[in-house]
Amino acid sequence: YVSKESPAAFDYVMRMLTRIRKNPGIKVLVVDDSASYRQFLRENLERHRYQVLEAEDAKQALEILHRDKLIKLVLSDNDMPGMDGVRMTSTIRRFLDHDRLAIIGISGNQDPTMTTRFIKAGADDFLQKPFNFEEFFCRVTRNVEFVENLESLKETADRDPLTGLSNRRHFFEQVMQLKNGYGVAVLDIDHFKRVNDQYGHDVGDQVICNTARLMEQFFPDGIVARFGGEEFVILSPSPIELDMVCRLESLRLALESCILTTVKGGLRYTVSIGVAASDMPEISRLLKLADERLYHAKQHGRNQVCG
Ligand code: GH3
Ligand code: MG
Ligand code: MG
Ligand code: MG
Repeated sequence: YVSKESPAAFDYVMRMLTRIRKNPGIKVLVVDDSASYRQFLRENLERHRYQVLEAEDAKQALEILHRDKLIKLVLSDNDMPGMDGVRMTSTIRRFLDHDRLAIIGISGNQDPTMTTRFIKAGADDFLQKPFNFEEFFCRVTRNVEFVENLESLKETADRDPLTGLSNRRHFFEQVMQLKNGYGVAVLDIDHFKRVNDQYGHDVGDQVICNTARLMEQFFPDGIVARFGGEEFVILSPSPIELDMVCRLESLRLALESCILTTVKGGLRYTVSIGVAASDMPEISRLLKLADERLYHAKQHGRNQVCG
């Protein structure tokens, strides 16, 4: 029936089916003071396998959103006791942006400015009651997809594709938000060109990934980033240089003891590390200092931490 109607409608149904298969786990928060209307939306959303949460007013909705960071969509009524839907929307937008959460305003209010007020407050879309369910699901689906697309774009923009570590740009973005001092280490793999030359580029990549995994293991509380080829930066929340030197020394030893399996037999490699720490958040000075110390480590035999 559908394919006879038009190929575009067929594509649409296929997309909806794929969508419904992906829906379990996608959390939608329904905000409405009417329990029967919440129940009505819940049943329809659950038929499309969304996971539904409910709030009877804005206060409860804000609490739920602060607690549950996985909610992708809010469907909100406007007329509710306490804070209305439009005000709740602008409050939500102070801590959750469009790349994290979509908001659809719903109202039976005949006020013609309602759509504009919702959108200006930060809603992504609006539904006028009564609506038909085909339109409802078109809007729900499109808005959930929009958040997911933005999320995956952000992931692509922030991460290094080989290791999954933060890239240089994302590293600085995170560091700029820090208010206290910290320690910074610059790590470079020793004689990496030889690894590529002797074992091939794939094994070189394997060495880079192994280094990334161990850095994350030793600094689960820090920020680990790949700055370029075989050069990495670690930021540790401790501003005490000696603390960081000790942890980096354990990391260096762990890396030195790794034996990677390759077709040409076991491969071992080493790294050189420069460190600098300060009570003040001063990233460019610390990076410059850590880099000079890395250079010193390279000049004095490699496979060492220099603080
Ligand atoms: P040193 O001990 O002085 O650091 O010597 P090195 O050979 O490690 O130094 P250099 O910085 O000259 O070499 C880095 C090499 O890393 C050159 C480049 O071909 C290689 N490289 C950069 N990015 C990648 C990558 O993503 N994968 C692989 N396999 N190799 C890469
Ligand atoms: Mg109401
Ligand atoms: Mg190197
Ligand atoms: Mg290098």
